Amino acid sequence: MSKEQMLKELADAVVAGNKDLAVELSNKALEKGIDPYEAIVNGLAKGMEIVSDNYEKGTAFVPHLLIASNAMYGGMDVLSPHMKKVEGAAEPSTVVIGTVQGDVHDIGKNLVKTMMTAGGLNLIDLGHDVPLEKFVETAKEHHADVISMSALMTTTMVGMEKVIEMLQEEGLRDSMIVMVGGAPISEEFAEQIGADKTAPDAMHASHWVKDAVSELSPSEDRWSAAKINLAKVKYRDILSKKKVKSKTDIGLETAKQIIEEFESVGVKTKEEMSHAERTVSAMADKKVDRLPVYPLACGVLRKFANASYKEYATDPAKFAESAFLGAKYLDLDMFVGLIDLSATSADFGCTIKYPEDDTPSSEGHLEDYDKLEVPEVKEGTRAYELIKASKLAKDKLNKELGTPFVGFHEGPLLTLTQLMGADRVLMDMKTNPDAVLEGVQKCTDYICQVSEVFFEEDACDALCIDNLWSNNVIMSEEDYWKFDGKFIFDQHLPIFKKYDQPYMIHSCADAVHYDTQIKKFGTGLFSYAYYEKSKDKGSQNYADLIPKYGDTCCMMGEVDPIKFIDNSPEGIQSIENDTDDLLKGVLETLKENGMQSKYVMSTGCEIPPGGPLSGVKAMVDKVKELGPQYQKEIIG
Ligand code: B1M
Repeated sequence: MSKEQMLKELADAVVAGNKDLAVELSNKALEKGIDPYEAIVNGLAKGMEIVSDNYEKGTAFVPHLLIASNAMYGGMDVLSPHMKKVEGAAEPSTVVIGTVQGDVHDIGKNLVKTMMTAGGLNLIDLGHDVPLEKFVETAKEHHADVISMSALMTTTMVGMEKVIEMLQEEGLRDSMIVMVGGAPISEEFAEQIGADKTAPDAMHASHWVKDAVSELSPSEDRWSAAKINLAKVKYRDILSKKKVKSKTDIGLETAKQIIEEFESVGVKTKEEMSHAERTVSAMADKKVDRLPVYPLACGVLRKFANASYKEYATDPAKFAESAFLGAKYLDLDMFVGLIDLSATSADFGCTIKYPEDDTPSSEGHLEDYDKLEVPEVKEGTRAYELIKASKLAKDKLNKELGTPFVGFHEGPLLTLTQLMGADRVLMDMKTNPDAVLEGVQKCTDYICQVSEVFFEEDACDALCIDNLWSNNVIMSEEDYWKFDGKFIFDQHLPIFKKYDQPYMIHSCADAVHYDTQIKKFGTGLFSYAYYEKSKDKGSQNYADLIPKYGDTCCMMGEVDPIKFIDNSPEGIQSIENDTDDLLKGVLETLKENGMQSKYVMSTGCEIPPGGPLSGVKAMVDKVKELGPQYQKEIIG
């Protein structure tokens, strides 16, 4: 086999995600005397670039990227120890990578790591939920060339700025490149916090960093005491000019303002219908005074009860109090009982981290699919506590406010990924599908029990299930059906039929598999996100969705939840403008399609639970202000 052919086969093994073959071919390449560096760069890494490119084009999905990366690492383990140190050649640049404190999303960060490794960089992976000081300490310890930080939530992106400030304080900012990224990170944000660059995806991140490190001055120079002392002086000024950021709890602060206003003026508008009448009528496309409104404010409402997130998620009385006070002071048309997404997985025995005032998350994942034991929903399980909490909330909301309560719990595949680790399960779908199917079956058995107890205990007016992984970018429709949809269709939906309940889905994502999840399931309500920038990857808005699915399903979206973190007058104005546009657009589309009310004004996903409440109030008030007038003008 010629060298070119060998390199191509190495690349193909990575594209196929075949780790054994990549290892075998890497050994053969060594035997044939092919330079290991060339085998990595022009063989393994080339394959990774091809898969990554297919992902960007929408023809490959996350599980495929993960098995390709596994194959690449397998080959690299064989080849790397044989790379000769060329006299005088520079060491590979060192990148300290991680997802910032408070943020457990790590799939994108892992892909960035893979592509940077494929680009020949030396990666030190700190993992997810990384304490901010750890980035600085590790960079110092290794005289790093780059810090690469990811954040997937608006509430955690502020951590990136803090890391940069720490580097400035210690005079280290100019010693390395700082790159930031993740879905909410824009060019403007990166510039504003003093980062060097962001990139939209892993491939661009790796390409940019590779070029940028080649421009850096020698490490000894950048890390010299003289340079550090100079930088300390330079940034002292900049830091002292920065406003001293107040440590006020913005959620609590805004909750207090809303309570004060409520207590002085009460509910501003007297409306024709009760919350329940309006919501139930809209779901059935009957006449309403205005469309119902419920920005998905869940954990953030705990501020009205002055509860920590831990209390909101684990103490039924605090949960019910948060839901009740939030629905009362904001005058919501419904409340959805979404807590952290680890309640059902916790009951299988994985370890959950419960920070006092941040969303709990699953850690300490379990190892073996065949050893999973289906728990029983009973006193003391997290699922049962959630049902108890929901029952308390439902009774209070119904009785005192006439507001419907929608129960919420995780679907089968979400439970399994929380239990075993997302990357692991997504990869095993390709390499060990039978084991994953066994795991999904056990999770289905559990979540079916949980839904039954919700209905038996009369703990909700309706029940919404998180179908997290149903995203065009993450998983193909075929895989979604195989590893989640089919289980829901065959086993979970019949429970809803038995109790004569509509199936409700929350997806946490845009670009989902609507044909399966709405048409095939016959879903009654679907909470979806829409992002203009993902339109070419399948994100759809009300104008696409109402004509296609309006006959079956009441859609619920699509003001961007990320906007709710901005408490400035401009930020609030922007939420009001989006609400106004959405309200008008939805009503016009309903009218064109012979409908009148089948839509809930909402946000694509949960309002960040660490943010302010003013945006939530602004959105609700706008719908109350304009809704009745538009309803008359447009629907008649
Ligand atoms: Co969560 N989640 N989640 N979630 N989740 C999001 C991020 C959210 C946007 C959903 C939504 O609103 N539509 C939302 C945040 C909203 C906001 O910020 N305002 C959200 C929320 C609210 C939450 C919880 C709070 C929900 C709850 O518990 N109540 C909770 C937070 C827990 C915590 O972090 N403390 C939570 C939990 C989870 C799971 C654990 C269940 C799971 C993560 C599993 C895991 O990662 N191990 C999860 C998931 C999967 C998502 C969505 C659906 C998908 C994220 C993902 O993996 N995308 C997400 C919705 C969405 O983004 N559509 C959502 C695929 C991945 C390949 O893309 O990570 O963007 P991404 O990486 C890309 C680029 O961004 C870029 O390259 C990557 C690949 O090319 N990139 C960089 C990434 N890092 C980069 C660095 C760079 C450059 C480019 O330079 C350094």
